[in-house]
This record gives sequence, structure tokens and C-alpha cells, in this order.
Amino acid sequence: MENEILVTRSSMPPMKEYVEEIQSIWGSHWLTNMGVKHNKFELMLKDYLGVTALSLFTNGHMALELAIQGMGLTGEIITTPFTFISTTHAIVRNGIKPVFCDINKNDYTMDVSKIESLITDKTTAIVPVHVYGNICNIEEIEKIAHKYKLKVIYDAAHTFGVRYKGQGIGSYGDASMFSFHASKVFNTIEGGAVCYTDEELGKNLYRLKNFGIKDEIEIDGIGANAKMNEFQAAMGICNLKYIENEIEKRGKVDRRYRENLNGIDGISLCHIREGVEANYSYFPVLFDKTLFGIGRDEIYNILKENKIFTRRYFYPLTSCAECYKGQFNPDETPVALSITNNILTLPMYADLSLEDVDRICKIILDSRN
Ligand code: T4K
Repeated sequence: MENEILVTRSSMPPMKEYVEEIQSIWGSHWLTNMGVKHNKFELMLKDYLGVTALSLFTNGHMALELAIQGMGLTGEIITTPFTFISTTHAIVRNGIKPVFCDINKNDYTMDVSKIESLITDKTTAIVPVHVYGNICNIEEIEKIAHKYKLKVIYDAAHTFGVRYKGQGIGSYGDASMFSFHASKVFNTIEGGAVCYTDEELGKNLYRLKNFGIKDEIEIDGIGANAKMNEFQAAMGICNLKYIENEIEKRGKVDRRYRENLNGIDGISLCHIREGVEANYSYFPVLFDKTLFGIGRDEIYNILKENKIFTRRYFYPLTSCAECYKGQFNPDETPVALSITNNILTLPMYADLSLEDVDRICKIILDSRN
């Protein structure tokens, strides 16, 4: 609807370019199952992300779920409850118990000082999340993983295009999952990828996303169907041309929010870590009701009355989701519990005008009692 501002808006390439890109699909009649577009996009992406190898998927969730399966993980996985429900579901759907680690107050990523106390003889991996594009404490996580011989799979759904210490973020850990959902910095309508270094894992991923089929006769894995189709890949090929511009424009929106909201009592903004080239995927704001005078949910409603639709990403904690009722105790992750009750993600997309950013901030600041 006109005048509405949603939390984000899909980036689209010029329609003409997409139509040109999909024209050859009509000629070939090859629509899916690792076709020409899929293979071309895979190579382009590998190059752009600066990773050794990657496998494309129909969405980010299946990419993560099958990465966990492809590594043959079992038992328990240490992860964060402050994420989109997909991260936890991907673990549980593999028959593995998620063990929730608390998060840091400043960047909402896993508190690495709490990981070791959660390791048991059943732990096989750590699945941290680079939430909102904030990079986890990679160095410490890898030290712990090395010490206890655990695998590390990063949920990097929010970090497309992010570089850390000059290296593509997907090159850290045993694997990293990216999401290319319509609501992400970079989209293939729906889509995802797993970046990896181990060739064996690559072979497993290829089979698992295609029913476990090895060849025309042999089916040696219990796989899913999670392939990226040709139209998704074509969208990726077109959108990839604009990604740098996309991130630059988001950077301007991010700076404008900060100019308006920095240093206000009762408002905390995320800091971008040293060494990180950010992608500005979300703009989270943490409210302290006592200091700001009004709480997160009231601000959400006031903005909504003004047709500005923010989101409470990520509320509730995944450990509190109805489907996991009674299984986990959120009091064991007190920082995550406090953040989830007070955080609001403001609208963020490349074409959000700076005037609209000013207006959103004014409404927030004027809402104080
Ligand atoms: N791990 C993490 C940490 C994730 O955040 C996600 C996904 C995943 C794993 C799984 O990856 P995928 O399997 O999705 O690839 C959305 C997205 O559906 C989801 O991809 C995303 N995270 C999550 C944070 O947000 P909803 O239920 O909030 O989406 P929805 O439909 O309310 O859309 C949000 C806004 O996006 C809309 O207000 C407007 C905009 N939008 C949405 C759609 C569908 C568009 O501009 N165009 C569109 O086509 O979950």
C-alpha cells in the first residue's frame, strides 16, 4: 500500500535485465536440477564471496538443515536462542538437541565465555549466528572448537557480502550458510547456499539436496529436494551486478539513523566490530524503558499508527517458541531474554529515503513521555 513503510523491501534488478536473462530458459526447456543458470551463478557467487566452494539451495533453511545432516552430526549442538526460528528448527529436525548459549549485551552474538561450560560428551558442533550482520567472536569460537574437536557451522543468513579482516565471511568455520530470501540484502527470490572447504561435505550436500541420488541407479542417502531452480539463479545473476551499490545505499541509511539516534539516553545501537566491512542488513535499536520513558512495544505501536511497520526480530527467543514449550529454560540465557524483550528492528533497505529515516526517528524521539 502506498505511504506504508515496511521493515524491508526486496531489491529488484531492472525488469528488462531479468527478462533477457531468462530468455534462454525458454529455448532450452531446462528449468531446474542444476542447469546452466545454476552453474553460472554458483561460479559467480564463489568468486564474489571469496570462498573455496559452495553449494546452492532452494532456501537458506534447507541449506543449514542439510549442512548439519551432511556433516553427520548427532547428539547436542551449542547454539543461540536469539535468532530466527530456522536455526533452531534445522538442528531439531536433524534429531539433535539444541543447547542454548547466552549472548553478548553489545552485539547479540554468542557469549563465547559461556560455551565451554555447555560442552558435554554428546556435543558435536557449535552453530553460532552472525545476527543482524554482526560478526561472532570467530577467533574464540574456533579455538574452542579445535580444543574439543567440534564442527562449526555459521548461520550467516544475515551476512551476505560481509568481509572480516579482508576475507569473505563465508570462508570461516567448517561451513557457513547464507540466505537469499526476498527480505535479505541479496536475493534470489528464495534461495540459499552453504560455503565449505571439505570436498566430502560438498559431495554429501549435492546428494542430499537431490533426494540422496548418487547416480541413475544408486540412491545411497536419505535426502531432501532442496535444489535452486533456474529462475532463482537468474535472479541471483541479475542482482549480483548491483550488490555493491545496494550495500553502499544501505550504508547511507545506517549512517543517517545513527546521526539521529546516537547518544540518546535509553537507546543503544549496535557497534560494527573492527575489521568488519558491513552489509547493513538490519537496523536494530535496543530501548531501555526506564531511561527512554517508553518501551519497545509502545514504540512499535506508535510507528504502526503512522504506517511504519517495524519488526521485533527476534522475539520471542527460539527457546520460548510454542512448539518447544517446556523444553528449555529462558532464564538460563538472561541476556538474550532481556534483549528479546526490548529490541526493535527499524526499516532498512537501499531505497529508503533519508527523509523517511528522519521522520521515523522523529516519531520515535517525540514518543517519549
Ligand atoms: N537463519 C536466520 C538467522 C534467518 O534470519 C533466516 C531467515 C534463516 C536462517 C532462514 O533463511 P531462509 O530459509 O528464509 O532463506 C522473514 C524471512 O522469511 C526470513 O527469510 C528471514 N530469516 C526472517 C528474519 O524474516 P518474516 O516472517 O518476518 O517475513 P515477512 O513475510 O513478514 O517479510 C518481512 C518483510 O520483508 C516484509 O514486511 C516486506 C519484505 N518483503 C517480504 C517478502 C516476502 C519484501 O519486500 N518482499 C517479499 O517478497 O520472515
